Amino acid sequence: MTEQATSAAAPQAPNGLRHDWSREEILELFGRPFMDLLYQAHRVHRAHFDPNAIQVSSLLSIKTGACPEDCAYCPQSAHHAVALEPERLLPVEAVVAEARAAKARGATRFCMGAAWRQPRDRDLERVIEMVRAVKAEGLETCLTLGMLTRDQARRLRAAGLDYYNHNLDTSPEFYGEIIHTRTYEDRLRTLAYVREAGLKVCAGGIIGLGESRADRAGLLQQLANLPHHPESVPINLLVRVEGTPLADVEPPDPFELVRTIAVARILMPASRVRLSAGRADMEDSLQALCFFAGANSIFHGERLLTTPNAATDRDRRLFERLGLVPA
Ligand code: SAM
Ligand code: DTB
Ligand code: SF4
Repeated sequence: MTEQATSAAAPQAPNGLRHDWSREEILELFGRPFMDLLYQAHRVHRAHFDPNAIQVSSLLSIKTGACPEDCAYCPQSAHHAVALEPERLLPVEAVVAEARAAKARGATRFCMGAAWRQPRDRDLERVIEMVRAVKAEGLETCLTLGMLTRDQARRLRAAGLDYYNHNLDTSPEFYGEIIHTRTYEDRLRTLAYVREAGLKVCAGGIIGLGESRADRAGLLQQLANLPHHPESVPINLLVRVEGTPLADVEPPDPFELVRTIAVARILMPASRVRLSAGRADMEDSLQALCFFAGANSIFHGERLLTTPNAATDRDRRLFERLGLVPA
């Protein structure tokens, strides 16, 4: 590999982070020989993080199913015939009990997800109680509730919320194939409100929706060219659920997932990149490659929102075998 290839093209902003990536530059990274791409991503990773440390988050669905949105990948959409029992918003005590269990398993962040298009103000009251109670357990808090108004984002920040998750999911071009009930601009607006309110941003997307490499590049371009990089970038591998329109879509080449993580690491050097949904069906060796390429966060716990996650014992063994330390 030449030095020129290592030091990647364009000029750097004063803080070393760029927000002006072109699609061509990103596709050039994607197209590099695998070893060159991984080498470069890992160098960037080491320059910004301890490569042996991994951040551990835990997920809980606080309101499940019957969602009015039509996201083609999602088992919780009321538009799809999925065998899933809808559940109303959980009581605060039930959430706190789950948060305690997550902390005991080693989680440092507790992420609560609701199958809403957007929260109603009166639901937000109870969610705010949850945030306060989970924080009091000594955990970082994250919510994903759908679109927010500017005022709702401010109220969540005032309640002490740390992170808000809202994904762009895919490229602007491919988005219309997957979701028809809300626009890409809606999502960008929510992210802007979240940032403006002083919350930390968690935003990423999904691989394996049937998108092209150009779409994967387009997703990362959108994320990297936001005015501030998201602090946390979840890369989900589609969990194919029976009854959703994407149940039978062909899974991508696993190396394409590794490349996506490597490119995310190069574009957003200081962000946590989370190897998010999809680990339950991944070989340990593939996960290890993703960690080498720059992923340094996972969801730990037996469930994601509605689908199984990698078993906790298996994760513990994997960390031991790789010398990864939760941090
Ligand atoms: N309803 C809220 C929203 O969509 O903003 C919050 C919860 S929603 C389930 C959060 C994210 O989970 C989605 O944006 C999507 O990226 C991811 N997700 C949902 N179903 C998935 C699946 N089957 N496989 C992988 N990721 C999925
Ligand atoms: C994210 O990017 N992935 C998580 C979390 N943020 C909310 C959700 C994954 C959901 C996988 C399908 C399910 O379990 O319902
Ligand atoms: Fe609803 Fe979120 Fe699922 Fe879309 S991803 S259907 S908004 S729960």
